[in-house]
Amino acid sequence: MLIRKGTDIKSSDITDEPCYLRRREFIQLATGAMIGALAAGTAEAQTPLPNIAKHTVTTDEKVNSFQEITSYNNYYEFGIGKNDPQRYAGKLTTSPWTVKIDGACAKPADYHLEDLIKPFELEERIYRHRCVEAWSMVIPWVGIPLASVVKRAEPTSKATFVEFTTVLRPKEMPGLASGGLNWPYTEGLRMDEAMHPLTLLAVGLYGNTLMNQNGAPIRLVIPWKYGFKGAKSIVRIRFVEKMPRTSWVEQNPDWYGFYSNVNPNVSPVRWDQSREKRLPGLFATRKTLMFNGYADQVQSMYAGMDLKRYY
Ligand SMILES: Nc1nc2c(c(=O)[nH]1)N[C@H]1C(S)=C(S)[C@@H](COP(=O)(O)O)O[C@H]1N2
Ligand SMILES: [Mo]
Repeated sequence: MLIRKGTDIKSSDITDEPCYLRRREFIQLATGAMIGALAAGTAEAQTPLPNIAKHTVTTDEKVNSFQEITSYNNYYEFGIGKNDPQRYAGKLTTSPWTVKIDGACAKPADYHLEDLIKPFELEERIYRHRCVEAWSMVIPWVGIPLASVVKRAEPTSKATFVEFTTVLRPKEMPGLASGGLNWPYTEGLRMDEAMHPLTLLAVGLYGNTLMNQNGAPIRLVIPWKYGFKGAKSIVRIRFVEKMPRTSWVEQNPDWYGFYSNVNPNVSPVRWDQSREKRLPGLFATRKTLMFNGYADQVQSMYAGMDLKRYY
């Protein structure tokens, strides 16, 4: 495994640990992952992702265990209980997988997952993850920058937003009846957010391919936004001129804003956003950070915007 030092993400927050330490830690993590998979009793085979070229640690907080990250999930297509995705998502077939890229771009295409990823280097990113339900974790994702995929599609000047559509398979998704969302689950980003170097198309967790409950085979991760922006099991990426109507905005526009940047000063949703429960803890004792701690890197994108109004 090649471990390269350095990153193009500028921030004082990002620590680049000595290679030997990261390497040892990584091996421990990978071993933990395998034990975790066995403990969880999952039938799915996770494939190791061998060529992870770069490791970026954005927090010195403790990384959550594989068990924690794969047993407490939101994936309403499989049910609204936190344990439902782990119990039922195994039914989802994730291979072969095609992602359609279309809309306002010069190079629309349907990609097999392998071809979508292949030209780019896989990276591990240790990110904070903050759900609007006021729980949080620290997760070692593996993926590629969304910006790489966007650039290759050559978006036109009309591409102001990007819309993400996720898979809809009624036969494989027992939660569709109870979730109450407008399926398929869709999400959206403004073009500059999609191009931001922190925005990741994740294909792995703890050095292996994703578990279905975490959005296999490919999902979004935007660490400065609430978790629901991180659409799972993506099948379409579309460049559009107007702000897309996302599933959550449609569900309740007063609660769920399009931007949904983590903001401890605004609590539109019924959970108090000023504090959070760091799993596996039981109480919301941790202070939530503006932009989930990524303000240095992202706040300039929102300069001049009233964040109370555009939450
Ligand atoms: N397709 C789909 N994607 C989804 C969801 C969902 O219900 N369906 N839940 C979202 C929410 S609310 C959160 S907090 C994150 C949770 O990701 P995790 O389970 O990997 O932690 O996924 C997001 N992506
Ligand atoms: Mo969430």
